[in-house]
Amino acid sequence: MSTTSVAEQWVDETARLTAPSRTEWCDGSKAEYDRLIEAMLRDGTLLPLNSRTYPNCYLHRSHPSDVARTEQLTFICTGRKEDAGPTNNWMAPAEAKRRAGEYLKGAMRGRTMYVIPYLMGPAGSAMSRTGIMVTDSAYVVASMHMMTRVGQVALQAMRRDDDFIAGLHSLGDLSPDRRLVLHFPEEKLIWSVGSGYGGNALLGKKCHALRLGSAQARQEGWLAEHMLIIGVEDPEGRVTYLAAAMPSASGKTNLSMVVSSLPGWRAWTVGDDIAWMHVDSTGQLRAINPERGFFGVAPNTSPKTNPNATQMVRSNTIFTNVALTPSGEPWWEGLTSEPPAGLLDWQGRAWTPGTPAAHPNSRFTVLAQQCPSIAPNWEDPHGVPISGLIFGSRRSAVIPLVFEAFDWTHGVFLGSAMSTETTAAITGQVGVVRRDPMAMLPFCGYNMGDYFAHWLAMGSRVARPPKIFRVNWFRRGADGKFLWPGFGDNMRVLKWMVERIHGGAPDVRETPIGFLPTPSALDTSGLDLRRGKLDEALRVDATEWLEALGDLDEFYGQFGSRMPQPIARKLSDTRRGFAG
Ligand code: GTP
Ligand code: SPV
Ligand code: MN
Repeated sequence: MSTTSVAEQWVDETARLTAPSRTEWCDGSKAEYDRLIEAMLRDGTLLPLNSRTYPNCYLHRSHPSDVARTEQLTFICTGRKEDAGPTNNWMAPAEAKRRAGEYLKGAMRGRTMYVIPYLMGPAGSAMSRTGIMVTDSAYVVASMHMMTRVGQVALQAMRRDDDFIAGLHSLGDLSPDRRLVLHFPEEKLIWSVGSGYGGNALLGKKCHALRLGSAQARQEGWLAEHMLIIGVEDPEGRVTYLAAAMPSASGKTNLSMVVSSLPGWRAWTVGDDIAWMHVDSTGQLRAINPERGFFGVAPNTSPKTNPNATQMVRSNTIFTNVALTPSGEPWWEGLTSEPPAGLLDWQGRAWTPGTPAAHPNSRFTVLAQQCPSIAPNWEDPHGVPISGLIFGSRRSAVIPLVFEAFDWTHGVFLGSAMSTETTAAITGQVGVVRRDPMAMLPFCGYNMGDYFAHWLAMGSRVARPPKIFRVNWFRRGADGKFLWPGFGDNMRVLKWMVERIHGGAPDVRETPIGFLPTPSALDTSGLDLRRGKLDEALRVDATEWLEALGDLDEFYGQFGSRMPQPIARKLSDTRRGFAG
């Protein structure tokens, strides 16, 4: 395989540090994938699943202390601390390399170092970007095969010898005490050691496409966001494209492939986790999905909640940390109402009721093309035109089901003020409310004050700024139950958005936080929902809101002079709206 000298040099340098017994360049072929799978079946990294009901599907069990992203061990390593900003962990580049260098020195001894040239984005797209990562994990290579475009296609997309993000990954000893996920935006470099799981290890995803991607996007004038991309087709056959930011394990995969409960309406999946968005020469915002597959949350994926995903993972899928039935099928909480007898839990032990059978952050890895609702144009090099943006989060209280920002700046304010309850996608406590602006708190590779400013600036570059909406599927009633049925019924909310985008649904209720649908504006036909529940889901309470906005001055204050004033002004406008 032909490579460029800059890449070869970096690979040689890496091999000198990590001392693998051999180096293997990956070509991304099916034969290569099959060889990796066979080797992993032999050494126990993968277990075969039922080849009749789940053909070409495998189970991987990760180390029990390596089951989710570890944000406390994730760093942005810029020369100046203030360029990483107050919401990121920061380490000086030299110190970062010294520390991780100790863990990486000789870390690949006796192992193969795989070199993976990968492309983020469709072949032939000016928006796509190349990375070259090395890893000593065959599971990571197989996963990269599905999540990115590997091989010649990536090398061909390089516009210069050094036009790639370099990523060094080693499992190390998998100990959280010797784990670091380091980003060097000024060197287009990633170092990750000590984890083989998800976003810590599949470097194309969060490390490249979001953290380094966002820093690059700011410099080059585009957006790298933690967003799904969906096309909503109405009964007239018109497709309206939306992108939606939601925190980890908060509904992006579900919404991206939603099966509509409204007749005549359907969704086309373009992406489920990351959107790269550019303004084209006509001033239209366009999005590509930089990924090639889905690394989706398994628990609660069922024929009821997500029929497309359930069907999609019936073949050619690698499951990680799910439970195993006696007939060799994967299982997770919510797949069926009753757990099958004789389950082995995610660690391979006889399952004890009352404990998780599948790990709450267990996942499936599968090619996007297997999704029954994949959009026919999902790999269009020009991307899809975006007419609406959604910010969604997981909040039991206060935040209504849906509302619409007054304008772009107000929408950026709503995104910046987003808070959410934490999930099992990150290690640490679940259900803690934290600020998670634009669902990018863990993924913004630079100072978040500058990120807000970049968002405002993008608004003045688009000819017709997309409408911005805020959603919350997770509000609960006094009985502790979700007020809104969610899943397929979320299409009812999307329908309202599409109508608003095209100038319909004029009956809105104006409140200090934005426009809400009147309860009759939401299509609830065929929905068995008590009117009181919908009213409660759409309720805007001044006292609750004033309290919820209480800590925002402090949050914004941390960014000092980098905090854009127009956003701070929207906060005072909102307060004034509720007070008066
Ligand atoms: P990452 O891949 O971690 O970035 O997350 P994601 O946003 O793609 O998460 P995903 O769609 O897989 O969300 C998973 C969780 O959200 C599961 O527990 C789902 O049951 C829950 N969920 C998704 N949509 C809804 C909904 O409309 N209502 C409710 N109540 N729960 C939902
Ligand atoms: C997330 O945590 O937002 C994910 C899963 O999409 S991971 O790839 O592990 O980051
Ligand atoms: Mn994600």
